[in-house]
Amino acid sequence: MASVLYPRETIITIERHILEEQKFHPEATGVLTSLLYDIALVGKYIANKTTRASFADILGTTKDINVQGEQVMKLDELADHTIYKLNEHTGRIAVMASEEQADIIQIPDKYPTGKYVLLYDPLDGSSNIDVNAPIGTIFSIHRRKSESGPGTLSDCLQPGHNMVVGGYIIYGSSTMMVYTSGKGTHGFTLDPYLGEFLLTHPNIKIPEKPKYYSVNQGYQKYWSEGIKRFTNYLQGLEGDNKPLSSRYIGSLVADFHRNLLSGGIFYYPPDTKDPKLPTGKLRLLYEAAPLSFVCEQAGGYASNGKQRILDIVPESLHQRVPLYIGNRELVEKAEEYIRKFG
Ligand code: AHM
Ligand code: MG
Repeated sequence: MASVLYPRETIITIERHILEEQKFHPEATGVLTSLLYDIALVGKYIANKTTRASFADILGTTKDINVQGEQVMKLDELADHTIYKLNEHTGRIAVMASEEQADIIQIPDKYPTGKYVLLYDPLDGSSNIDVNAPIGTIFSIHRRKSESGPGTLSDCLQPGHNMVVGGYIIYGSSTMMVYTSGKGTHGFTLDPYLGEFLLTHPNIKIPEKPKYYSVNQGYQKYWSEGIKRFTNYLQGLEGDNKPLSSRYIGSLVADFHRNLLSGGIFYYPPDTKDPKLPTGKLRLLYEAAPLSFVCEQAGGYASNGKQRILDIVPESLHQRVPLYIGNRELVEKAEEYIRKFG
């Protein structure tokens, strides 16, 4: 008789998995391993706060407007502060940058600096917080370029292909952490009773046959000819494609995660409705680059419509990019339509 009390398969915690991955790098000192474990802790902490948000008076907005010109939610602020506080004193980080902060975040003088750079979007999709839809944290880790002392802006402005680790935590019906260190993409589900992330999705590969396309179609009238015709293609209105189903939550981590597991494409094209956002809404460093690394390690591809996201050299901290991400053949099809029709 099958037992529900005893696990039949090996249980691998995220800590064990990170330690195993460290063996691929004989030169590793364990600092990156500890840093990743700190990020898993961030995930547990924020998951705990988001699930109890209604009781703790942390739903709703603060009075602040962030550097992106967006209203700051209380949970945005809490997540941002938590990530900072869990990482400022460890001696593992040279400098940090957050989607919520205008400038780079220095390590206080009283603590040592380390060799890594941490970039993060503390709570992506935060406009969904109050309606209980999934939200996420996105992060990436680079090696510092400066030799020592306080980290610099150029430590943060590195192309995605230099990334050491990229990943996200999704706070959905369960909490999952998905990351890559360049050896495949792996997913861990938080067991709230054990308080541990357990390996549930080893070596994720985006399914060959895509199911979904995800875009905010409400803005269609502002799109270029190429984007409109590419969307027609996805709907089977032109070319030889069978229509894909449409899914859009408006929370990048959740939309991306679904398509990673089920196959498909997410895109946030440039639009002309807002002259301030001629390059789309999503941020290269905090959103597009880390998810692109995860996607490519799962066999997918990500582009700004013209070039690989991971090859873009950032010019500023809060630079925005159009994003097309998911199954390689669909992203390449988007590039083809943009090349032909603009
Ligand atoms: P945020 O980081 O301020 O939450 O903004 C990014 C979010 C993404 O999660 C999502 O893909 C996008 O904004 C949705 O934007 P829109 O409402 O324009 O479709
Ligand atoms: Mg975001």
